Amino acid sequence: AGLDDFIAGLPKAELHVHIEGTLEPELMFELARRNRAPIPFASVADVRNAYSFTNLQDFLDIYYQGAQVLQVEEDFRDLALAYFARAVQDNVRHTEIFFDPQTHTDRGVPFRVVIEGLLAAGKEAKTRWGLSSKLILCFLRHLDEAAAFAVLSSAEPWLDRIEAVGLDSSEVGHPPSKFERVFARAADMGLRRVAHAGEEGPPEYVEEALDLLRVDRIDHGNRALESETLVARLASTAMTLTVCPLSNLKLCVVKDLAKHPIPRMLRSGLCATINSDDPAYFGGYINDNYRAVAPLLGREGLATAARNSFVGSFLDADATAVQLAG
Ligand code: ES4
Ligand code: ZN
Repeated sequence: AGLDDFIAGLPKAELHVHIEGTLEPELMFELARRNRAPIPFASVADVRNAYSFTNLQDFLDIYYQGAQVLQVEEDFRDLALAYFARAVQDNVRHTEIFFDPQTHTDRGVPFRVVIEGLLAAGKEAKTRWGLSSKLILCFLRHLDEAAAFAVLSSAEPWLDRIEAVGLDSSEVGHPPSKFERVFARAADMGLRRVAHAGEEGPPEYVEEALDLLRVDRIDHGNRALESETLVARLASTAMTLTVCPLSNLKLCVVKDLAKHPIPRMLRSGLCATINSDDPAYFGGYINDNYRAVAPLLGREGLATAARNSFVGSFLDADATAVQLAG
């Protein structure tokens, strides 16, 4: 249809994608075979059948299990390169990927193995397809502050190749305030900051991310809409929200796509973007996510979301201008 072609033709930046969430079942089996790692599934179809979730925790349990097949540098490179290739097909020009070091270091995979694999893929994607990419190191919020400080220390040799820190995993019960001191240290180290907030957690968590973590973007932010004063604040500060429609549907954050809040966000003057989150688990890459809300947004809203993705990215002003010029 016309709208699908319009979406395919839009240059985009992706600002919310967990690289471990791009692990397709086919690659999971391939890596399990290569590494002689056991997986609790008999077939690719078996894996896809297990991907039915009622909330965030349901999903996270399966997601952390899948990530265990990732063991050596080549695995992380193959994972990221497959995602970059797929993103290029969707006319993604720039992507800022989250990675969860603790998911790997806690199983004995060194930080160096994870990051060197991801960096190698980033270089290859740049030369092969002209795709630019940045890394966002995420802390697992269900783990403690000391563990987050330890990850930050292990990242020091790569500081010049890490753009930002983020905060992900189980939101409710793990408010941003738990990581205030870690984020202050990250800021001192020259890193930008983002945090998942308001996906399942209340609007107060979004306020804490702004006030205590001093974030440059809010990941998700759906529940910010429950507070009129918070919406006004997010709009007046032009805070970017990285919204993930198919994720919201699969994790039951929204009941159905027709009720997705993104049209309300844009009408309220919020800088919403459209992203895939964990595309291998939620049934769609970035263009699928644009298509999911296309009937609600029309060409104008879709183009606004794509424009917001470059403005809200961590590209410098010159690179952003080049991207916006097409
Ligand atoms: C995540 Cl959708 C989502 N929310 C929080 N943490 C995550 N890690 C990977 N996907
Ligand atoms: Zn996410």
